[in-house]
Amino acid sequence: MAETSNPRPRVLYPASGPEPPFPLRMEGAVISGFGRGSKELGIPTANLPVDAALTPWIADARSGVYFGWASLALPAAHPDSASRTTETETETGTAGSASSSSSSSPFQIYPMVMSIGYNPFYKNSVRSAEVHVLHSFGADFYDATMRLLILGFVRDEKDYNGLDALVEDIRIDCDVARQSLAREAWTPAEGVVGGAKGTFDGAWLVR
Ligand code: ADP
Ligand code: RBF
Ligand code: MG
Repeated sequence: MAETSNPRPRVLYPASGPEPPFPLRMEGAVISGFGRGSKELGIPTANLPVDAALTPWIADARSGVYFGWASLALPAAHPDSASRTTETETETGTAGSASSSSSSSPFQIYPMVMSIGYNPFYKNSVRSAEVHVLHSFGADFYDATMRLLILGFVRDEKDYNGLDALVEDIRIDCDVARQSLAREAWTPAEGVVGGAKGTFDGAWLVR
């Protein structure tokens, strides 16, 4: 399966920032997915309920791969929770809510890549939304509230001849997300875990 000279571009859209209909918002509690061992492949995906009552745009959304920012409110006991990463900000009495990004929000922001659709490789009959967060977590976070600001479309869903080809394409999707999001006008001003601040308005993610 080798590294064919894959012609896919690694940066999508103009540097000036997201364009309509983006950003699209989605929010929900992380649920169990299909249990297919995505984690063993190195690509765990946090599944969110697909519910048009909560996420009106989703019924009409094109199936495929998208990228953007995810925020997570992790419980205090989680190794990556905001209250653990920065307990050094002692100004106020908001115990356990200091984050590396200065706000008093329990939400922390991470880059993400996601799939919305039927996973043609597995021929699902129900539409799923699954988010691969581009961060290495110390523990799972089922039930945590996740918010998404989806900033762009990457590609249509595809069927593949084998799992290796699917995984290779997902790795490129991750690369595309990282590089496209790294630009200033695409990066939240609110701060990102382990990253620089940009000029994009990500206030909804941490409110
Ligand atoms: P499931 O079939 O239940 O979705 P997965 O193998 O896709 O199982 O694993 C998903 C779970 O892994 C998520 O719900 C989350 O709790 C955990 N997880 C750990 N690291 C990540 C990550 N970087 N991105 C997404 N989920 C992660
Ligand atoms: N499944 C598909 O059948 N076709 C795809 O093109 C596809 N693209 C994906 C892209 C990303 C970024 C992610 C996170 C998942 C994608 N999936 C796709 C879903 C994949 O089959 C699912 O996560 C499996 O659980 C991986 O083993
Ligand atoms: Mg999953």
